[in-house]
Amino acid sequence: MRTTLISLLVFVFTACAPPETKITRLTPSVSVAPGEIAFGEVVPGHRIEREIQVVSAGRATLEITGISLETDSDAITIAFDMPVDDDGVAVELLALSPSDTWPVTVHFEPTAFQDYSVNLLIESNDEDQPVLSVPITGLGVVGPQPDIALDVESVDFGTISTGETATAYVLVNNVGDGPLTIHGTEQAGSGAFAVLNNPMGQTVAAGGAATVLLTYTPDGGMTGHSGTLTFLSDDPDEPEVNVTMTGGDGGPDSDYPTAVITGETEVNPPQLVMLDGSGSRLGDGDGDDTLTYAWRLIDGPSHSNASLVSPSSPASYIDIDVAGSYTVELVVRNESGMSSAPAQHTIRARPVEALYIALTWDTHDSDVDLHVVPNGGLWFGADDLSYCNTELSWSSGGTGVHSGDEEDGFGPETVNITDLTDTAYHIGVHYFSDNGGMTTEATITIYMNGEITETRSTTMVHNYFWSAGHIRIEGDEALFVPSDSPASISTIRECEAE
Ligand SMILES: [Ca+2]
Ligand SMILES: [Ca+2]
Repeated sequence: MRTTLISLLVFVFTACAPPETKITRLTPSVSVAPGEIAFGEVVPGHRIEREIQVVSAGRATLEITGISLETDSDAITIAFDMPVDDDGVAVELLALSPSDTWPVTVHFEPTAFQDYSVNLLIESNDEDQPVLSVPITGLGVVGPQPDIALDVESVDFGTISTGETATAYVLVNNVGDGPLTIHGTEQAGSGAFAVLNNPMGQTVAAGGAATVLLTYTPDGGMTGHSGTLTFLSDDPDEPEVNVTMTGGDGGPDSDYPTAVITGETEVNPPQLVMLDGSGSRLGDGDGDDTLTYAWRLIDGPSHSNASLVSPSSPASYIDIDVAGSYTVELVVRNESGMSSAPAQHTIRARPVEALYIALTWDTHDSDVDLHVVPNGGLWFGADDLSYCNTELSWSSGGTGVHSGDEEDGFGPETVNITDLTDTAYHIGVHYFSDNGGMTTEATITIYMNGEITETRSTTMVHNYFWSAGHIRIEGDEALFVPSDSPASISTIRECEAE
């Protein structure tokens, strides 16, 4: 009935005089920024990321029912999932109020030297364009590329007497025109073979080579051994290449014990991390033998004091003390002395706290202290986060935890601060006791939201205090402002009583 009345009114107005005002219906409208993505020229194997913002550009709620690529592409991909409701179920439509936006991340990782083109489709309740199409293009081009080439496919150590060691080498050539990064090695088969100089993290210039030394020490009273060494690198088409190793008559194929490590790979330092080797296995024919365990830390950040707590147990703790990457190796042996190839496990210690500060120093017989105070606080006062107060919730905001006093080399002493507030945190370093270390070089490293943002060093002597600078916090931003005054003598040696 109402419709009829409105029609009638409109009719009446139209009949009398043209209406001065237009009645606008509130409609949803979809838009994107930018309107297209052209990745341009990218070398195969590299990955580029861009973001598209889907914009609710109308005056009514925009309901998005799907965001997808028109055709599958092995080079262009999107990172988008419908958000989930309180029960964890993906919603069927994504509602955006007028002028709201929603990001969609697009990746381009060409695999070949060719043009790529695909449309991103956004389905919504926009009546004018229920499916909005956004063109995405990119081009795979020739660029500097690493190319790994081992000089041999196999190494035969020949027959060696028990108790002796033979040495051989493998050349890891880079025959490409871009730098090659060797991520590490993996070993399988017998543990009679060892890598003497692990090339983990090494970069080989274009046209260059890395020399990797291998040893063979017959074990387990066997007449021969065999194993495989795999090199892991950033070669785009050969991320893994193998060399086989044999000694004596080659030995059995599969009877070696196998070392297996399980444990966390990402931790927040400082943290005690348990590594479990109890999943290691005996060789096929070893019956009821028991295994012995040998853990070893083979790589860690400089100045870390991390060590394995029980290096001959099935499981061992490692005390991760400072941010960085740690690699641990485990070798297991059966009762006849036959050893496994070493298993490796890498732990990345990455501070998740908003602000993380680490102090290290380079002499082992010096006691250096890390102090942090917010604006308005005093060194050695009640607001000084240091060995004096290792946990503080400042009245000005922010909560800080100090890892505690290290009284000899090389640190670290660390500070984690969460619930940051807009203030400045001042960093002080005090050379408290010289137990023979004399001059030491103190280094502070600052991480903001898990990423390293600043490293500063200075030379200090006993009783000197270094005001290293302050970190100014403004919202999500942190700015380190170094101090221009050098370390100077300080007579204060005691914390103020609370
Ligand atoms: Ca290659
Ligand atoms: Ca100390």
